[in-house]
Amino acid sequence: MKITLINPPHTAIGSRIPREHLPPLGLLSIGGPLIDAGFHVTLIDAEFGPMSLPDIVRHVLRFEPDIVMIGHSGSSSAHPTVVELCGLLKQTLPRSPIVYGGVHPTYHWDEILRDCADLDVIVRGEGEKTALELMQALQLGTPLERVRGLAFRKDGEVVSTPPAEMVLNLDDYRVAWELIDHKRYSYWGGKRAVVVQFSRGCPYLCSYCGQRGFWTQWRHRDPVKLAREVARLHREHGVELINFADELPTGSRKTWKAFLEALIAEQVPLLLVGSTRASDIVRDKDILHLYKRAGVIRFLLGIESYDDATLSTIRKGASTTEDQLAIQLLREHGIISMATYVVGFNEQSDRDYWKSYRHLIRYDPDQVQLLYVTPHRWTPFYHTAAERQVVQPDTRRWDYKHQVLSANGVPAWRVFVWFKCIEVLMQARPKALARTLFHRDADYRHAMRWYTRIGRRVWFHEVLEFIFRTRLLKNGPKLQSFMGGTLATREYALAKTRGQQNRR
Ligand code: B12
Ligand code: SF4
Repeated sequence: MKITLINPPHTAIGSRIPREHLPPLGLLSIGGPLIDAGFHVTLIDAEFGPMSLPDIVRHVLRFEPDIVMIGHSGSSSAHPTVVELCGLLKQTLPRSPIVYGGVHPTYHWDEILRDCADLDVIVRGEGEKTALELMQALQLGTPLERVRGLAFRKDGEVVSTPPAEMVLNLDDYRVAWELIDHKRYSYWGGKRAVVVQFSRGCPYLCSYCGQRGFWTQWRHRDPVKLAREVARLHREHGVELINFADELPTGSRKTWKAFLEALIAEQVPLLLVGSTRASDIVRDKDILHLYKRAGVIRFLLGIESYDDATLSTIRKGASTTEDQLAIQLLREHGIISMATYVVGFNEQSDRDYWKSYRHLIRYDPDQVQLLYVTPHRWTPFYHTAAERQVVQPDTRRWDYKHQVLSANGVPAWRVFVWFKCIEVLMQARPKALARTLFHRDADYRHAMRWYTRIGRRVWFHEVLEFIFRTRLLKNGPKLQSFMGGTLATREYALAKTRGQQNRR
């Protein structure tokens, strides 16, 4: 049976670094088990170009697939594009079922199947095992009801099967690296790059987080096997940079340390970038030299707010002192810190934006990324924002880089001015410029210059887009009437297993 995987183009500028793309790990992850089971799998990565939708259809036709599978990691904001693409595909290939997976369809499956007749099956939750079982069922003609983690139409009704069991041993399935030409993928200013996952999930309870429930429980790969795999990617394919997809790669000090040591032993000059929690950096202060020796060049830390009360409301489980200490510790070890800061939880006046700026200055991270709060229906935060007004009705822009909810007391244009000014003031302050130009470590300077270059491009694009192409609603609908009711009862996408693994 022939299967074509499609990574549709994403419309967010923030995701499109000029001439740089990362491989679509989600699709490669489902590709591995399918190939190993004997299916003939091809991949169309339409982010290159980006390809137009008719162009994608022309490419698909060349493969004459029996099944088409679509998914995008920027899932919610890519969804309108997926729907449009499915319409064109169905007209051309009416007999090939279209399967859709990823974060957004996992939660919105019933509405999607109701509204989009061109889509046939949705895979809910992680895809390796479920997609394989689905393909085997389609091949043998066995009832889809026997496969857990699906949603589809039966006799005109949308039905779902029980949540899939999670993949407890992540090493049971392999990533189909053979589906990509590594030469085409780069990041970090032209460095050949891949996305990998050491662990899935996160045990923390941040109320706005759309990822924790998706993976349902924190688990990790064998540290030595992963080190061997990334070293092989370097030796055989010239990969220079590893971007961790993990929510919390450092979740267990013991296993993360084992990974760092195994990678150091491989003696490969890889650069590693990822996200983690400030508390894990503080916990690991005595082994941060291992981070550096293994190649860690940047960690992104979610700072989110200056205000301890807000941090407590959103259940961040962090303290501002710990955040600040983590940034200092990273700096002492020559590791870049990137702080993400979320605008829109609870600012009431211009003074709050000023305090946010002052707070970031005090933290002194090397890089900042400001984001707008973006409510996902399956998170506990959604319910608390249900009565807020929507200012941005185009869900392709619900990508954390556009304001979607009205702010209390401050009009959208002023929120935008604050947002853009904080970004530029943080990145162009003398300390940041000095680090960009004169830091003793060439990798550090390269990373800072690269970030400044992208920042310039994205910053001007966003300013022009806001002035000339953005029409925000003055009196928009309430979030709940625009998007629908809460889906918090579905927050955990996979069936839970007995007790969570110990973290430390
Ligand atoms: C690395 C990353 C990036 C990279 C690279 C993206 C790439 N090429 O893969 C960069 C920095 C470019 C990026 C950009 C963006 N990202 Co991003 N990114 C991630 C991150 C950290 C890892 C993605 C990943 O590889 N995950 C691991 C794989 C294995 O998981 P997966 O893709 O979900 O796939 C599994 C299942 O979902 C399912 N599945 C997925 N697709 C399909 C398809 C089928 C047919 C089937 C059956 C199953 C299936 O099976 C897979 C295996 O289990 C995630 C957070 C996360 N941990 O996932 C955020 C995340 C995906 N990003 C997000 C966002 C919003 C964006 C941006 C819009 C931000 C912006 N404004 O620019 C852009 C979007 C553009 C883009 N190109 O993706 C959000 C999406 C939220 C949502 N609900 O939609 C996430 C979840 C972060 C978050 N905290 O919310 N991102
Ligand atoms: S720490 Fe990060 S991944 Fe974990 S729940 Fe909070 S926001 Fe989500």
